[in-house]
Amino acid sequence: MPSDPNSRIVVHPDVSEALASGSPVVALESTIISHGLPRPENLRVAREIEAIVASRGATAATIAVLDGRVHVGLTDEELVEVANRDDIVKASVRDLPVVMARSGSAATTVAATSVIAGHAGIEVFATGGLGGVHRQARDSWDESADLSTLGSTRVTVVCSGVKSILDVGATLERMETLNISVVGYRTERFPGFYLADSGHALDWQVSDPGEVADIMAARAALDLQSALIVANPISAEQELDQDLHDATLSDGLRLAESRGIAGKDVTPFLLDHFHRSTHGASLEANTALVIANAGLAAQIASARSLAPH
Ligand code: PSU
Ligand code: MN
Repeated sequence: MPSDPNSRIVVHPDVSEALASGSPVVALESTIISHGLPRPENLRVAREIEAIVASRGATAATIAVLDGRVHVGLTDEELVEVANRDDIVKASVRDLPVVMARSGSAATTVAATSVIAGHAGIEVFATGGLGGVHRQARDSWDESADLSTLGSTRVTVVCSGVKSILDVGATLERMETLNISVVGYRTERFPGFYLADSGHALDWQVSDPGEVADIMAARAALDLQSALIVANPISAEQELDQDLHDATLSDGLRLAESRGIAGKDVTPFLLDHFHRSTHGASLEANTALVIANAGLAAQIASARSLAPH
C-alpha cells in the first residue's frame, strides 16, 4: 500500500518496513481508546498496549482515521489526538468512506480495524472484547457489525471473548453460522470479558502461540475468508467480582433503556456506566485484559512470521 503524503491510506514507515521484511506486526483498534476508556487513562493504556507489543518483538499498528486519511500505525502525537480530540467519531466499516470523504476523524471499531488491517496485509489484531448480539436483539435487531465483518475478513483476533453486556450464547451461535473459528487460549470456557468465564463451553483450545500459527497456516491453505478468534481470558486475580458485575450490568441496561440509548451509543454507554459505578474496578480489568491480549497477539504474530505462508 502506498504511503505517499497524498494517499488516503498512510502506513507508518515502521509498519511498512516490518511488513516488507516479513517481521511480526499487530494491528490495534482505536475505538477502545476514544470511546471505550475514560480520559486520561485511555492515553496511558493506548501507550502501554503499544509498548507490550514492542517488548515482545512485534511492531504495533494502531489504526484510526485522522483528517480524512486512514492511518495504519500512529505516531505518539497522533495517538494523543485519538485519545483527546473531541471530534473523533466511532466508525464501523460503513462509516469509513463517509468520514474519509469529509476529511473527518474517527476511531475504528473491531470491524473497521479488521478490514483495514486485512487491506494492509496485517494478519493479527488485538482488542479487549468483540461486539456481538445485544441482549434486546429480538426487539432491537442490534447485532454488532463486528460479527458479519469477521465472517468475511481473514484476520486473527486476540480478545477476551465478547463484551459481557451482550447475549453471549446468541453471539456464539452467530459466530458458528458465520464460519468464525473460535479457540480458547489455555481454556475450555469462552471468556466473559470482565470475567474469565462467560458460562459457555468451547469446542477447541490451544496451549501456545505456535499452535495458533499452525491454524493460521491451515486457514491460509484453504483460503478461508473469515476470522479466527483466539479467546484469551482475563486472569483469575484480575477479573471483576461476579456479583458486582451482574448488579452493575442490570443497572446499566435499565438506565440505557430509560434514557433511550440506542445504536452505536449502547456499547460506549454501558462501558462508561461500568467504569463509573465500579469506581474503576472494571477499568482496571479492562486495561489488564487488553494489555494481555496485545502481548499474546505479538507472540502469535512472531510465531506466524516463522512459519510457511
Ligand atoms: N473492546 C473493548 N472496548 C471497546 C471495544 C472493544 O475493550 O470499546 C469497542 C470495539 O471497537 C468494538 C465496539 O468493535 O466496541 C463494538 O461496538 P458495537 O457494539 O456498537 O458494534
Ligand atoms: Mn449496535
